[in-house]
Amino acid sequence: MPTLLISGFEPFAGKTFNTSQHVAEALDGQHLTRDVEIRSVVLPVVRGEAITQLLAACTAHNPDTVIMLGEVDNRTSITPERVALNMEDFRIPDNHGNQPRDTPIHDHGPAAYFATIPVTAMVEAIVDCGLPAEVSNSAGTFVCNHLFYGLMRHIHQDNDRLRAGFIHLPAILPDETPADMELSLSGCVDGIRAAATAVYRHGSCR
Ligand code: PCA
Repeated sequence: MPTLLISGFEPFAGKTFNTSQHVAEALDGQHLTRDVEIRSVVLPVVRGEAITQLLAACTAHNPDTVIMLGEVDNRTSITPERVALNMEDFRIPDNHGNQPRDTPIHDHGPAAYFATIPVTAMVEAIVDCGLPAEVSNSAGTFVCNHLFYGLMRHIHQDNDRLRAGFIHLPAILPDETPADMELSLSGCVDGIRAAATAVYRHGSCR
């Protein structure tokens, strides 16, 4: 049976909750249409360690698709990321105190990789559910972008049958959906299910 691996992140920056962890855990063990099984993994917000643990989960679950999730402040919609940049510039330290500034992730890597899941189709599918979504052209320069770039590099070098992409979710606290936000935690879960279903409907976008 095809397996979709969804990753989320632990809390960071002194917070006690991460939307992406909640969504990843909520979807673990569910099935999408067409008998796709979802497995999830929650990763540390630590450069290097996050990609190591994601690759270990890929070995354990042998997915055909990986959707990585993270949360981001100051966004109110679900945002599939188009591109991973070869750049680390951490505004704050990660959960192990690492804080690279203005440096490439891989000295000899390409400047960027595109997601190989269909970002526009995912946005349309989320919007069709009545939830807010838009394509983002920047996953930032912190651990989310580090993980996204690391997995896309792995795919290009070692595993081109795997397709992958990253989706940022708004930072939402349980029981505290801001009044001006259309999205709740359960809306985020529904939105990611809709996006994942669109991925399997469209196939790879390479
Ligand atoms: N968001 C951070 C890292 C972990 C997370 O959920 C980011 O956007 O890089």
